[in-house]
Amino acid sequence: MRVIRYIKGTEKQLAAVGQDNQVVDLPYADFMSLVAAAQSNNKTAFDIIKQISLKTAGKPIDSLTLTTPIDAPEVWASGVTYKKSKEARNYEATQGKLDRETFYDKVYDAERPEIFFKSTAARTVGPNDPVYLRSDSNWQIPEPELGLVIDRHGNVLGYTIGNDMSCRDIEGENPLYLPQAKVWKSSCSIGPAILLKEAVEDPYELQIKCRIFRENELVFEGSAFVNQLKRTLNELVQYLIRDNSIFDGTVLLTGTCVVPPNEFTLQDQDHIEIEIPGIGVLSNPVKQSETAVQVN
Ligand code: DO4
Ligand code: MG
Repeated sequence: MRVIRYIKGTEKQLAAVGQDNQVVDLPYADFMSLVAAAQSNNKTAFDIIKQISLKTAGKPIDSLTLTTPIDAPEVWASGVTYKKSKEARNYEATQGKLDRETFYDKVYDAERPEIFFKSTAARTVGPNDPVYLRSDSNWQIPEPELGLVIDRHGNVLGYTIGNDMSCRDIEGENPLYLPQAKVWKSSCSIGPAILLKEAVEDPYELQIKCRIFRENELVFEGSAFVNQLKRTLNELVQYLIRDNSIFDGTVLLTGTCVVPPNEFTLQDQDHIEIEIPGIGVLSNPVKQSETAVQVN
């Protein structure tokens, strides 16, 4: 059972999607209101949706314009949680020489994971919205990641897809540039749905697939399973909430395990698809940002 939002007139309508891809409107303002209503009745969001769906006829999901399933007040991200990510960062940090141990090797094995601030609701886009390329980077990639939708206590409410757009050249030049390599306008997308926690038997069995198209040709394809994660999902959440205040509906991205070849960089008008079967396909066109700032 998944929860989406779609554009209905001038509003964002919350809705449930069943396995048959039929969509039923939900009488709640947003995902957290659904969760709150369920909790106040000692039920889960899954129970409530099941009741409503049994009584209501659905409409096909393909007929709708989807938007972000939640206005996540903050998106945080974990890094170097998969071996593939560690190898890619080492390549950047050693200018391709791979001739020394780096802080990426250290963080991969350390008790404390890398957790960083990724996005705010205003910077986060949804299905079919463009993700932007930075104007001062020549090496940019999408990072397809499993996203955890959590409440203020760190309870996982559901799973979504996230794209942690990243600049490999800025990141590799100096670790202190990480915020600039990760955060800019429309550098994060989430969606198309939240797969309810109760609908997932084992999140480590989820598969993450990524496809990149250029002029309608497939130029990159890769996939991995969440069970390749070096850490547990709970460990990542526990570090995020430790001595921290987080908000209901926060999204925590859990790191990338699918990295295009080192020679690859995204271009204006590319098209990215990230799929997690069970959640859906997060599809975003790529757009070059034109906001270069003149530095005197
Ligand atoms: O330290 C760099 C960022 C790592 C990251 O975003 C990832 O592994 O997904
Ligand atoms: Mg990442």
